[in-house]
Amino acid sequence: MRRLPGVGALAAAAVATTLLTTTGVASASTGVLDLELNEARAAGTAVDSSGHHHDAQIGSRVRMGGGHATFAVLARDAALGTAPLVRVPDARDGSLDPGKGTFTIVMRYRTTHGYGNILQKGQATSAGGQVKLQQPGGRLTCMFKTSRGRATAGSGSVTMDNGAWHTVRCVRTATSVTMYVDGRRTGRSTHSTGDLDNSMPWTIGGKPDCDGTRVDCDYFAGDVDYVRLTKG
Ligand SMILES: [Ca+2]
Repeated sequence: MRRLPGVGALAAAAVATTLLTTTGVASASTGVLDLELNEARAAGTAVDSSGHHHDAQIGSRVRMGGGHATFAVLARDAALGTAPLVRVPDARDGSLDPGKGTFTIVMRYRTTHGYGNILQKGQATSAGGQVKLQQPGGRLTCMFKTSRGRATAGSGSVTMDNGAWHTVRCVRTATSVTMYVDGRRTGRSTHSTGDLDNSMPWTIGGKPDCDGTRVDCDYFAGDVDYVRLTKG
């Protein structure tokens, strides 16, 4: 039993090394949000493990447990406020905004429903732009948009709504957006996307501002294991 902590530490170090290698992220990058979503069932707060205390509010319709968050409200359902969402309020210092430079989203999830907004900051009309991961028809797209431009990368021929766990990495630079699914590059768009900085929360599971009629809520149904955001 005394060997276990050592083995665990070794495994964690190996994972960290792999992440750095596969992304090519320099040591100057900073994790700004890390929601592992390992909370117990009754938790109302999801802890940000990045050390920046960007803790998330867990909506009453989100079920925790088993090391992930389960979202069960369907896209066609009526607006339910923030109950179906995990929500991280905007940071006043701008630390949660992608800004102008490199910004990386890593997320692991599974679903059998081919629709819904999985992760976003901002909506179509938000001042300061929008970043959104959605999966119409089971094909995941990652979009960064401001008044200065838009770039979207997708999962290509990879179908995401097959019930299997998928690890997604969306890397935005000043001039491109690239998506990797399960370690394989699936899409790339080379466009400048300007300075993305809004006052909206990060939400997992759908839109924070919707009424289900004029603005659809686009709820996501499935499990999310973790969401990790890195700047630089
Ligand atoms: Ca987890």
